[in-house]
Amino acid sequence: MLRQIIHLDMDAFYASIEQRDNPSWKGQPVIVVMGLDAPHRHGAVATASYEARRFGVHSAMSLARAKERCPEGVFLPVRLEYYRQVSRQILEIFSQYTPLIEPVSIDESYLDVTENPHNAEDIARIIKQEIKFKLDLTATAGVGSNKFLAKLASGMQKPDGLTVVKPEQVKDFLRELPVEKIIGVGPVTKKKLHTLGIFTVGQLATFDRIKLKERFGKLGLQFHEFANGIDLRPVLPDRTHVQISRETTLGGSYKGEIVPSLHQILIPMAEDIEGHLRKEGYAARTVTVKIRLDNQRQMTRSRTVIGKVKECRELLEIAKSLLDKVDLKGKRIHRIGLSVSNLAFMDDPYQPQLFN
Ligand code: TTP
Ligand code: MG
Repeated sequence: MLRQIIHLDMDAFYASIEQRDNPSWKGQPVIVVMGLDAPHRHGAVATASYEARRFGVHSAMSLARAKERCPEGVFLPVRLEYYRQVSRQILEIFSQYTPLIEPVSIDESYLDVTENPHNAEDIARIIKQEIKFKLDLTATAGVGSNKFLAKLASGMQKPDGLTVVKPEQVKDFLRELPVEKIIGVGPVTKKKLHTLGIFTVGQLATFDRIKLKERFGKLGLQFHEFANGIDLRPVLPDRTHVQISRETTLGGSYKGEIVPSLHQILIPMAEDIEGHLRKEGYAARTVTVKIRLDNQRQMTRSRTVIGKVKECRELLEIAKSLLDKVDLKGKRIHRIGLSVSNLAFMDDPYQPQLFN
């Protein structure tokens, strides 16, 4: 089935937030700088408002150069934690339209809205309006049948744009684009493609696949697919904030002396969680045991592991060791819960995390 993918990217994200919060900066060249607060360090431009871009200021430029180009600019320090909060508010808006949201950076996400009965263009327009209305910020959206097309589309009309690539338009849309628009084609590959006489995506699309494979290996085949508007990569929702939990009520009649039987109670919960994880292809990094006492007091113990937990046995082992750390003698237990969080795909490579 044809998918409906939206790519959304906020316009001049950090700078727009600063302008929103300080209306006197609206219409001004605002330049947000990393390292502005630390004079001994060399500052670098994180982003510039569209007004400042007209002076030739852009991300990653040195502060000194930006000051040369735009001496009248409003130079501000990065407030990353605050921008992250705004980013979460944006994700919350998205979540009203689909659970399949893949954030790729602080201001950029893919949404798979195939299952939403409305058409993707309408959804993109409504999301843009909602971001404007609720957060007073603008976003640019691209709509297409896959991630590659949606992202290309969103790059077409910035800021505050909305570009839709319909299936029947894909060929024309791609034909004249420079070949470096293909994912994975950097400066070196671009040069190699040029020597083969391939300058546009259209030329790449009709180039002999076998020759591409000989020259670039598997990647060559991938380039050819992108050039023909094919991209099977799924939108992978970020599950790091999701929790899978099971709880059971013990009715207050349960006395904590019998911790071994508490272990027994955890078994079906752990089995259930294991099944859920397996079905979705996830593993967890954090295991939590929660105990609510009769007097409404709650005790929570968590452990984050290096590597991942996906099997009932491992889950139980950690849960037991967490239970052993709580003093339940003489206490009446009302409810007990087991949960996992910090989810990652089972076959993801290990990524360093914070441990507690
Ligand atoms: P971008 O989406 O690349 O840039 P932008 O949102 O500022 O502008 P555009 O309208 O072109 O999308 O990046 C999002 C934020 O990430 C940006 O506001 C600041 C930060 N950022 C950096 O800190 N350093 C960088 O080099 C880049 C590219 C971005
Ligand atoms: Mg952006």
